[in-house]
Amino acid sequence: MSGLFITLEGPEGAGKSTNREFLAERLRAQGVEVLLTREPGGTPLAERIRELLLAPSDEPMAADTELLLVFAARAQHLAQVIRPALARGCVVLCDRFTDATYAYQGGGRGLSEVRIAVLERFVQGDLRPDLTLVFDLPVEVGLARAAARGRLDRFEQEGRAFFEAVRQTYLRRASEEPQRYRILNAAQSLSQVQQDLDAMLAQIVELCRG
Ligand code: Z5A
Repeated sequence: MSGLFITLEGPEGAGKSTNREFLAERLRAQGVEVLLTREPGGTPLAERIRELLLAPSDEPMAADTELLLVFAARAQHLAQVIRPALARGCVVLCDRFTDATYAYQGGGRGLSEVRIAVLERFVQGDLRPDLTLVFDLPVEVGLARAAARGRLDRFEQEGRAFFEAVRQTYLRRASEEPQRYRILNAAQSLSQVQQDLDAMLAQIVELCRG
């Protein structure tokens, strides 16, 4: 028995957290066993690494340190949560995964995608998401949503060019592997985004049932 690995991706304020709950409820209503999780994080140790990554600090974090912390958290998450859940036959719904590393550390920070790919293989082996939903929206719309929430984390303090590179990296990767990605227009009203998700549901349930 093996489960299905679905990831939710997108730039700032795209509505991933809001819509992952919605999607999990819809799938559970169809009798699908869903495990909801997120990156960086998903285990107590990986959540501690998340705190290191997100906390603004007087000491600038080197881009390589950031990259290695992201993959350290991922290794723990895979070992403790994702691989066991997939082995039990669960659908794992994960808010961000390695596409975020290509988008933020690759696109945003300008680190080499070849090095990211080496770490991806080292940490994940052959494991890749079966389906990735990209919540896409213009950078200024996402930043306005994030700002409305109050205090900004270390990533949210980056400038517009950083987030434009993040967005373009997601869109480029989705266009290179269209069978794995579905792009949603996340700039629409929440009810419209959820109607679009509903329209994809039958296809997702079919994938879940193998
Ligand atoms: N990161 C990384 O650099 N490398 C990696 O490999 C990984 C992550 C895995 C934490 O991620 C940071 O880690 C992230 C990248 C980095 N950088 N940042 N920043 P995160 O996923 O926890 O953080 P986030 O992307 O900032 O989450 P977010 O801003 O909360 O976005 P979201 O989950 O997509 O959105 P949301 O919380 O569901 O919605 C945001 C607000 O907008 C909220 O008030 C909603 O009510 C509202 N909203 C949502 N949808 C709509 C619509 N359609 N209309 C109007 N308002 C809406």
